[in-house]
Amino acid sequence: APIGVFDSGVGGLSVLRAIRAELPMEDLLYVADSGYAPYGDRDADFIADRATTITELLLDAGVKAIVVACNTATVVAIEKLRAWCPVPVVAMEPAIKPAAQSTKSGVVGVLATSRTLASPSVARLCAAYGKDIEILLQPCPGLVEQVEKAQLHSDTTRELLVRYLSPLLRAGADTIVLGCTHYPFLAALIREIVGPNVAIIDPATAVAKELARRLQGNFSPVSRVRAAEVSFFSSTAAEEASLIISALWGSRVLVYE
Ligand code: DGN
Repeated sequence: APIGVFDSGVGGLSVLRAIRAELPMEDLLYVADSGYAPYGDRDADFIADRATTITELLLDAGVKAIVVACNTATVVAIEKLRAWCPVPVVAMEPAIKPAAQSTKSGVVGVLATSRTLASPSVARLCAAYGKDIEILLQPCPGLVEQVEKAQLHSDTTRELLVRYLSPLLRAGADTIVLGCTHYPFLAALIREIVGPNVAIIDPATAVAKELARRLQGNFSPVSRVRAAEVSFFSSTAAEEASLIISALWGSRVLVYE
């Protein structure tokens, strides 16, 4: 059975990439809810409804586990989803804990959507790991939209990043947490802006490892001839979605509506 992965849009592809590396024999179904992105401006009920609809779609397709590859959907909808979903649900968590444990300057910056940063989950993480250090929460309106357009190097994207990163650098941050799954696609640009001495932390690999644990040995057989498949579904016009997903995934893909 395949593993289902979804996001408000194409950001979750950064998580899909890590899952592919960790579990190369597994078939993967990816749903990009780009027709409704960004989730950041939607109310909680709307996001929870989308998460339910997509989860039902993935369950109909026979998935054995679901990965909510979106921090915003995780903080809003994860408890509801776990309450009824019959297969393991793995979700995102901004990498505040590893950042707090590895910072030397004692200042950590967290980039995420406004909704994620305002959530009780982030407040809990800050309370748990922010006692001896400073954790600066930086909302990044506009960045998700840039990645949704595959604008990974444009002037507008750079200007937004400079605006969001400058206060963190001025405050002495030596560790930047990517708390939204869209942002790893901007890692090259972020690296250019912050220089070589700031650590950039993406939780995708940790999430993929957590998924492997949650599967509890329920892996697809290794001894088979056919290669594992990755299929893409999108809630926007398939042609447009196909171009964007192809650009970000690195190879040509077909997208199903
Ligand atoms: N990729 C989503 C996240 O990790 O929060 C972006 C959410 C959105 O659409 N604003």
